[in-house]
Amino acid sequence: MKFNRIGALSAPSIGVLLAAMACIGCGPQQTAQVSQAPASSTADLMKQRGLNEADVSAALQTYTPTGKKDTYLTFASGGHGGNMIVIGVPSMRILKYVGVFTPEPWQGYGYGDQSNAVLEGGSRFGKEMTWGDMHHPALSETNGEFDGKFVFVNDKANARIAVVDLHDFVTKEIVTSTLIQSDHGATFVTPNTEYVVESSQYPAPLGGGYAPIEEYQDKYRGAVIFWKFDREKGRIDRAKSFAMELPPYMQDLADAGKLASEGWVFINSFNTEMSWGGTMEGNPPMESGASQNDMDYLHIIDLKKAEAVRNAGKTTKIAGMDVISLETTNAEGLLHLVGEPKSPHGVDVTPDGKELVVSGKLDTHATVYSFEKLKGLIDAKKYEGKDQYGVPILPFADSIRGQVEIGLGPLHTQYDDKGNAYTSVFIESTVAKWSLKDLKVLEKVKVHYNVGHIVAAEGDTVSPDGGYLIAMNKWALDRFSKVGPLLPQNFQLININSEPMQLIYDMPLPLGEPHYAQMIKADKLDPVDVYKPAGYDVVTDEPNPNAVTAGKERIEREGKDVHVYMTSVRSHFTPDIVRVKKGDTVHLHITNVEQAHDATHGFTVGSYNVHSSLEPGKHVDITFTADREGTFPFYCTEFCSALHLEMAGYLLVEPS
Ligand code: K7E
Ligand code: CUA
Repeated sequence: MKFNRIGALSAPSIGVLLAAMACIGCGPQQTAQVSQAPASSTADLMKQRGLNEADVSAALQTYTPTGKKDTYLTFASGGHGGNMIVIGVPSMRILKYVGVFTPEPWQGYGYGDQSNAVLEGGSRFGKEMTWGDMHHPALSETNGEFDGKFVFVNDKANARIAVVDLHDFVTKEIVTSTLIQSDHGATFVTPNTEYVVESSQYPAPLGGGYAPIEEYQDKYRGAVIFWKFDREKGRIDRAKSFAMELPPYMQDLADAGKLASEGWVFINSFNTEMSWGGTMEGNPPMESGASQNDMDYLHIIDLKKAEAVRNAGKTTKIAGMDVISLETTNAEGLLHLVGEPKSPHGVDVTPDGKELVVSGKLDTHATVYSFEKLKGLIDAKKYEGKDQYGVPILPFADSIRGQVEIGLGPLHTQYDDKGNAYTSVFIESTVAKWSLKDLKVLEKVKVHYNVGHIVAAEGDTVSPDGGYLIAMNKWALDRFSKVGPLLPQNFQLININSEPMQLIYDMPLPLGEPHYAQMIKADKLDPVDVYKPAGYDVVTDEPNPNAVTAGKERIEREGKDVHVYMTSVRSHFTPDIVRVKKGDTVHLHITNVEQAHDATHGFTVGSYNVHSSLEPGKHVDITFTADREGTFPFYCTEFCSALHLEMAGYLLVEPS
């Protein structure tokens, strides 16, 4: 078995694999003999389990012995689950769900004051959301490389983005602007994570007001928000963020330019027909109304220039956001459009930043645009016209290097280290590998079924790794044991170093529809094992002012407010008896004073919907009203020690 530099097996011949399996530690001569020997235990195993040679090869490429770690980590969106999923590659073992837009009880996310504040930060029009439709995670970048520091994600349904800090894999912040009512071109980061891009999908009056749908073309708009990221603080800087008004097309996926195209942002769109449905009012249904034109518009945004225009104060405040109007955008030449066939979905900048690949859901091609050509046309003001909002349109034929005939329903494109591109083909259920140089399809691998996004190892960076690619399939059909009408999604791991490409693992994902993922070298991540010193607030990333040290535990009453300063350590909570009166407000301040790796406790009070996870060193505050008298056991919810079951106490709520 030979590992290439990234760890993916390079197309192993089965004879070699079997010999290696049967003869670990044998010399070369013996290996030769064993590979010819008829019955080995491996052969018996294959027979028993009905495995063929390709199966065994796949198993050897993904099997990860106990204690061995993965080469890559994949951060996948959890779709409607609102949580992010961390998956090891090549083992495809799920390592963590990170609570983001949805309360997550294991992590106590959404069950204590700190994480509640994060979720409340994502409230819209004063209403707290308890779910999210997560689509596109984006790892933070330095010079166009994943740096392993942060990951951002969007919630399409509620137009929100979140910041997850990879120093502890915890969601630190959710931001939203009621400027837009949904998002999809999110999240994408600029090459040094200066900005996190969030563009709207479904046009609406900017700011969230009402306008009759008949006035769609006048009153409805799209927008793109450039959220400024303060890397030092690890938080979004709202004051330095800004937005641009866009025509009421349905802006879709986005990508940030890099290297040759750094400073530019590209956003697809569909429904340039501006259809708005109304089937029962005699209008064509949205999906056919939105599919009339042969071309939709790729949006090309000069972000550097837009930033300057914003800094010059040429903005209007809408919903608290500094917005560059379409009028200003046109006057300053910030936005250009170019045709893209037809109902496009993905736009993916090549690793060198020189080209962009766009695939149309209703077109069989991937179209390769040249950034140099686009820039030349913009500089020369060579337009084929303007749209009805005055935005200049560049001539399509002069913008592209060529097109690749991919197949039915091409969606998303990724890149490897050898100059190849990979495009998911939804209707065909394949992944097509093609040469960027010759614009020729080299081969296709079947996937099961109806693949959406694909993710290749470091495939969005300026230096993709190749080796592994995951197809994120929308349909599972017959792939797994039956579990009722709602089926898991199917992640399929593909070895793209081997020729032909080899499908090596199926992983059901039973938690919403994961749209996108990014795959990063595992050794770029260096999260903490314990929070130091104990008393750490995981949302402020500072010592919590209510932190409790051993020996300083106490209960303090201030009128109807009872403050309980508690510690947890194997195997007790101190105090373990808490007496309050009905109607009191209980403030639990709990510090896990453990500093040992993996010494996590949980905390719950039955019937009060209280739960928390207390990782070593973590401090949580939990506030609730003791509105029912009675005897309420509290206990530790992590099996932390031999005396875990004894790690318990009582909340006694006396009648008032
Ligand atoms: Cu599902 Cu990127 Cu939201 Cu395509 S998106 S599949
Ligand atoms: Cu602490 Cu179980």
